[in-house]
Amino acid sequence: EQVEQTYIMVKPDGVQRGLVGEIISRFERKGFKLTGLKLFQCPKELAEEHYKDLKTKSFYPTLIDYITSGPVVCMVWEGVGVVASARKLIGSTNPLQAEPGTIRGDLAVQTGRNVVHGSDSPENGKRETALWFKEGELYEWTPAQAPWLME
Ligand code: DAT
Ligand code: MG
Repeated sequence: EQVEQTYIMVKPDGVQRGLVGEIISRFERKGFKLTGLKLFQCPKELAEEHYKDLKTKSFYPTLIDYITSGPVVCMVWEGVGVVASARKLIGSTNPLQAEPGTIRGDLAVQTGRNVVHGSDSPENGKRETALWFKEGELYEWTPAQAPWLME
């Protein structure tokens, strides 16, 4: 049981719509550990690096414009199985196909405004954490609830 990290980001629409607390709360209540958190407006070069695998897609320029259009909330959550679990909490890329109970299923209607990002593999969790956070911005700590979450 390997501890993983996932990079979660409330996108500009989530910040503009006042959904920051709601979204953070879902990961917090689940029982994962927050190790990094900041409000940040992302430069174009960082957005391009983050989404480099989508460079050839028709929606790539509008995706970059959207993600750099206003502040985002950057987070790192840690835990056993956190990467896949966070993707389940977030729901399908297209919010109309996302299940009720998921963040996108409950709070969004369009792929281009799907309010939140989550890493898709443990490798990308590490890569994206290193991309968005400097070393001194991440914290290792033991939540008081730890013994009540895992035996
Ligand atoms: P996800 O964010 O669920 O990991 P992804 O990595 O395939 O999805 O794509 C990254 C983002 O790019 C996605 O959250 C929204 C945008 N995007 C993906 N497919 C799209 C499409 N067909 N039209 C418009 N935007 C799209
Ligand atoms: Mg993705």
